[in-house]
Amino acid sequence: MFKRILIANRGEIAVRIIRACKELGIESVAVYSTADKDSMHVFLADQKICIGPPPASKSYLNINNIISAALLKKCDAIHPGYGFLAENAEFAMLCSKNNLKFIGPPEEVIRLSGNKSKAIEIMKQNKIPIIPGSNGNVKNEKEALSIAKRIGFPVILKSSFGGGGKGMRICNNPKELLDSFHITKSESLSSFGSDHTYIEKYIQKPRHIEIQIIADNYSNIIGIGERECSIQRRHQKLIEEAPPENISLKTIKQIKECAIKAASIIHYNNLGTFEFLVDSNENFYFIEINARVQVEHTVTEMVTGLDLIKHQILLSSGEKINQIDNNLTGIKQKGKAIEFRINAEDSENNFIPSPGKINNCFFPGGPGIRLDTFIYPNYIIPPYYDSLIAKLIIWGNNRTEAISRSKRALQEFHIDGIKTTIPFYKKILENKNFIQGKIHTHFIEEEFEF
Ligand code: MV4
Repeated sequence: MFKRILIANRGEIAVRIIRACKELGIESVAVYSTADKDSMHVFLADQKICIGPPPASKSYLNINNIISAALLKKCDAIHPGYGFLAENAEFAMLCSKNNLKFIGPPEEVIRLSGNKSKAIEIMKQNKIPIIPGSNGNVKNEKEALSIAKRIGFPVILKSSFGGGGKGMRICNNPKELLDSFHITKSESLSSFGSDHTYIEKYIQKPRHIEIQIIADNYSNIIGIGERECSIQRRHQKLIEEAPPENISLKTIKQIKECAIKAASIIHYNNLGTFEFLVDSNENFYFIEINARVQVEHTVTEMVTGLDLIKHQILLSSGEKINQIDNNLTGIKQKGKAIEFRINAEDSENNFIPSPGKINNCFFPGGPGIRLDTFIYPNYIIPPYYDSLIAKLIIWGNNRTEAISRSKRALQEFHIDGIKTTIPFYKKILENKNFIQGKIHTHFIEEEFEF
């Protein structure tokens, strides 16, 4: 078991990881930029070390400073959280070179997960359902046109190494495809260091459903639960729920089996998520792998009662799944959990970032409420990092109870001094289609942005 873990992150996820370390009796070391010296994770960790100036490129993304900090503090492992270095294969490699256990999947798995068209090719070879398309890099315009003709318009061009919706273009006809092809390639090269681009049939208004996987070093793989992550705006997820509503148990069972098979094909190891798009007829397609813990892991924790971060740490230290928990294979999800990402953004004003001083705050409580946050009265949210300041996670025996509890919790929640997405969530909770669970990836633009 580890003695001391360096947490290479900030904000709510750093706090979340420190909490897991404490419960496991592991010492925690916080790293921070000079902009974060008063941040909650710095106070909660057993030790702290400054790793650079405010810009992430000079601090939380500064591989040399982070590895040096871990060595200086005599840590035996590094937890990267999500974002920053969490899916950086070079970083994972440098950790092992320095005898620091990277808490995440092996370097090769991270590398493959980052190469989306390669991952899709492998899944196709193994009969995992994928979206009809090129199943790999498209070399030139001629090839692009012939694939599009075969699968039919509209199609979508995607950068193999892209992410977060960047490097994607929808093309409705041959002209749009020809116009977009070179732009996508050159943007991919400049943004992601490779011009690899693939084509897929464009699925109208899909749902985004993902499977949480946990896998140990001994090829034991378990599907822990399913999440609905369709409620997003400009590729930023806003609300997630577990388990998904309005989808047959049969389809969920099939998706889960595919995710477990996919994980085993690529020798997945550690915590991971397999993402699927699901169309209105419940056809489902593998799209990508998230080789990290995700923001929304909490909804799965709420319906399973598991502590996924503790599991992740134990798996990394070499424990077998059945050593950790004998009942994990038969794990069941109970009730419904909904997560609201509270962002420091003005949802009334095009969601522009709203950093600054929290003059005061009051947090909701009572049955079924969990709040993962790092804010406190008089804390100043720095402008340098993402705008997520809290995750409000609600549990109910069923979706109706989860929704009424969510309304109550959002009414209790007060953050004074900055704008947040709380008012927007109050509106969503009054939306008829949301209440009926009629949601898909274009829900927000259809219902709220005219
Ligand atoms: C798609 C798609 C429709 N058809 N692929 C967006 C991010 C990336 N992970 C995949 N994405 C999509 N891929 C095909 N062939 C629609 C989306 C998409 C989306 C997916 C998941 C969650 C939100 C989304 C919002 C818009 C578009």
